[in-house]
Amino acid sequence: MDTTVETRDPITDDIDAVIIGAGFAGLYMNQRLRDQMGLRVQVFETGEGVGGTWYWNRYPGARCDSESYIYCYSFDKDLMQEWEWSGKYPEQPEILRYLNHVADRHDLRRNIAFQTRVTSAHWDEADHRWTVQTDRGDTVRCQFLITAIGCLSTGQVPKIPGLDSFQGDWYHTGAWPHEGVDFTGKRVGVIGTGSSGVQSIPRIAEQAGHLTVFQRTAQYTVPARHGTVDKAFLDDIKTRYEDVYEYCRRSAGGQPYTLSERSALTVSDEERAAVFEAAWQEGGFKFLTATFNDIALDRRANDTASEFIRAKIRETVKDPEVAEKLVPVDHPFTSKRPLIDTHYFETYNRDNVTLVDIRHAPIEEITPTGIRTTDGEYELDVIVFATGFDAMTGPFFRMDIQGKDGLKLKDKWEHGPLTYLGVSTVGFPNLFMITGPGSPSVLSNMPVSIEQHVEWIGDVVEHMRAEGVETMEADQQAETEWVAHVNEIAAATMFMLADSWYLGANIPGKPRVFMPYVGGVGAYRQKCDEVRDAGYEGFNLSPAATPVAGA
Ligand code: NA7
Repeated sequence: MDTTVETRDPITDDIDAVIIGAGFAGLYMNQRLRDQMGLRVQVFETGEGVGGTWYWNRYPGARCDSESYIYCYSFDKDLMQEWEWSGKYPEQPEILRYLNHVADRHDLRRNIAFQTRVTSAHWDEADHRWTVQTDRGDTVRCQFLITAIGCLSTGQVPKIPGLDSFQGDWYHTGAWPHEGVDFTGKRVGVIGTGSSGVQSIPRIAEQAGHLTVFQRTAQYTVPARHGTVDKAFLDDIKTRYEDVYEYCRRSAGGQPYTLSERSALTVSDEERAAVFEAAWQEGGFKFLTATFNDIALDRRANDTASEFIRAKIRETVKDPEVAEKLVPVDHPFTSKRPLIDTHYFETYNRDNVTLVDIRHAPIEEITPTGIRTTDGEYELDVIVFATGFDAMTGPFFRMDIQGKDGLKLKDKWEHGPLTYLGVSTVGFPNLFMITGPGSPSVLSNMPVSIEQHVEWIGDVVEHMRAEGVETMEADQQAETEWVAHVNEIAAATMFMLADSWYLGANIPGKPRVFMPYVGGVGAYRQKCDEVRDAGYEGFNLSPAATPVAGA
């Protein structure tokens, strides 16, 4: 990867808004504030280019699990008609191309400082401004601070003893070399079988001399049935694109699928099996939405889906011992992030693939020549960490964010994130978080949630300017009630029945708190709209201090 850092003078502006991040969220926020509203905006972005998640996650097989026609912006109607997706699901290079195109089309790069990481943001109560500092020596003061930092942008390489001694190469899926990695003939080890592992393992297996997969938790995954896009289908969508997108905006997960209205427990075994089979053949998240309405809510209904997938694994994987290792038994389907795959289980039928169960024989150390578990040693040339992210709060904690009276966000969120609507947190006026913890974010099709947040924040800024409001801060009671609501509705779901990154369980020492809002993007949007229409209920809005005469 070319890591040349271009020289430039430090930025020392006094402006309206700083946006941190230039992925899906930062790009649209920039367009909204700068072009639609005429604010003076500075964007800071760590990468050399735009794209966020899709700039960093370049591992083989990286792609989105939302279908391509709905994994896009809706604010640019012409672009919706013009852009031609090539696959059923958008692959990383194509999404990155799309985001670069959006940046070009709207001339969004000219106020983005690339290769620049925000290190701190401190609120000054005296003049109601944020002071934002970066690792490039920039010091920018602004009224509004908006985080567009992504939910899964802080990669997690587990602290396994001996990594420093490893003589081969190692990579994390979330910081993949731009030039790619050639696995030809190599002995490769992949640690992790979440989304990144499940996507990359089949692709790496095709190239590697030998692939060893180190699995801590077996996964439920449904075939994606990825392929080239059905042009006639997409052309038809384009005739009613706004309706399709509007449906997503009002839905549970920001997806275009019709939800089943039937319980899995009200049909015969034969009928249930037929419904699951049809969804399995069609592929993707429809297995969750179009089959039955209680899979994620009722344990007995869930058992039927979990058992269906377990049977599919046993049917697909030829070696019964390997199949049993791949069958998830310790958590129900949908309690961890649901996965969709392309030939994941089939990959274990290959002669050049070995599955190592590190739940029962954990990794002890990385040696100069490979990985040693309690059961044996595996010689490797390359290790791939598909070990995930310090999700949702991790990206915030990388920065020193201090609000009123020097309150550190890290301290305030020590026992878990506390927000009002996932967009604001008490003690941090004029700080707005796009898809922050406590909003649907990672439980939804991200562009739908991002657009809703960007537009809602845009409305806030417009309102403040129109009404002469200088600061807006969540009210303590509103925040407390929102946090209680987020926890209460999560408690009734399968999500509490597994160790997952939604709960922070993948990071040693992280508090076990369910972070996203599970109530659905439609219900959430309605709540945000009601708050806005009631004059920003639950927020304290303060006018600019009137200058004292003669002072
Ligand atoms: P995930 O979903 O967090 O998956 C990480 C995987 O790595 C998972 O199988 C973990 O096992 C495993 N893991 C994590 N830490 C370790 C250690 N210390 N030892 C062994 N195995 C470990 O990350 P992804 O990048 O796959 O996906 C993140 C999201 O990106 C995804 O959900 C989509 O939203 C897109 P575990 O299950 O914790 O036992």
